[in-house]
Amino acid sequence: MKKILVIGATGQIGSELTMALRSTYGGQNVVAGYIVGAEPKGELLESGPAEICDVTDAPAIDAVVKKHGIDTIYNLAALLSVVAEGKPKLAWKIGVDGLWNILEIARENGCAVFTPSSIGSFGPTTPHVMTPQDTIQRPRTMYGVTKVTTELLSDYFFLKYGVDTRAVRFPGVISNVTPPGGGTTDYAVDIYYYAVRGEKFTCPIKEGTLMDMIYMPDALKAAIDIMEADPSRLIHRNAFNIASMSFAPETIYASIKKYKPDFEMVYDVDPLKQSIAESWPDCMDDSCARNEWDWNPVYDLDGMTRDMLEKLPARILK
Ligand code: AKB
Repeated sequence: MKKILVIGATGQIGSELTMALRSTYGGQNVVAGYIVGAEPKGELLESGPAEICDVTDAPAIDAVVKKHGIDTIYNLAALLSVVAEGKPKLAWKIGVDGLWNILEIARENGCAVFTPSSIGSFGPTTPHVMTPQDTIQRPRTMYGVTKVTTELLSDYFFLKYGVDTRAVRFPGVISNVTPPGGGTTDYAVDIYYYAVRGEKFTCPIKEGTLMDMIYMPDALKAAIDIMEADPSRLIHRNAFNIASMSFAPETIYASIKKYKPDFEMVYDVDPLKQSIAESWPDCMDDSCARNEWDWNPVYDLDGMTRDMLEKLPARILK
């Protein structure tokens, strides 16, 4: 049985990934790593061990890895795209210096490592339609710079030291549990909160702007499946394009309107978010993930909308 450490276990992806890993591998085998100020609560706290794990504190993480006999690290520590533009040095410290710490600890302790990349690793000169697996990556955001570096450094540690690094490029992740903070794709989560509360939504992204998105259950499946994949089939490692759905604001709005006909949306475009969104792919080609480890998402846009509108009210309407 794997012994897993999730770094960033109380964040948007981490909180649900930790629970999914615990249901697959057993609660005691998955350690929730968190930073002070973002302590785990409720089910996350009660269903397994938790340890303070600041990605910039290598000795502390090394001690946690040794204490729990960790063999697999999910490293989710990062600042999202919009926040990283305001704090570029911190984004580098967490995303790159932090990753260096994790990779060194993995090398010394024989751990496999998953550190996600993102559609943010692409830039304005990348082909935007059916963006290939191997293509131009010249992002102009600090988030993108850290994500391309993540991919290169993870590949380097695999090729040079044999550390079993694998990852996916996440689209915008949509979930009804923990809200994201400071991303360009956050509008596609926020819109459901407004729809459920019966409020008008002001969209910060321009009509017609396409971006890849994914529903959380598929994102979790990808993170678990890539780490379980047969290594002899992997031609690529860091990181695989995974696609599931691609839409513009008016398309998600139309999907919600099918179930909430009175819902209203207006636009007030945020120039920073818009310029980042326009530099990212319209839709990625994920055939390498499909061929090398059988990636096959379950949810389309309407399937996600139905599930979001069914589950979100219980969480936010008290
Ligand atoms: C963001 O918008 O910054 C993230 C991402 C696409 O990586 N959700």
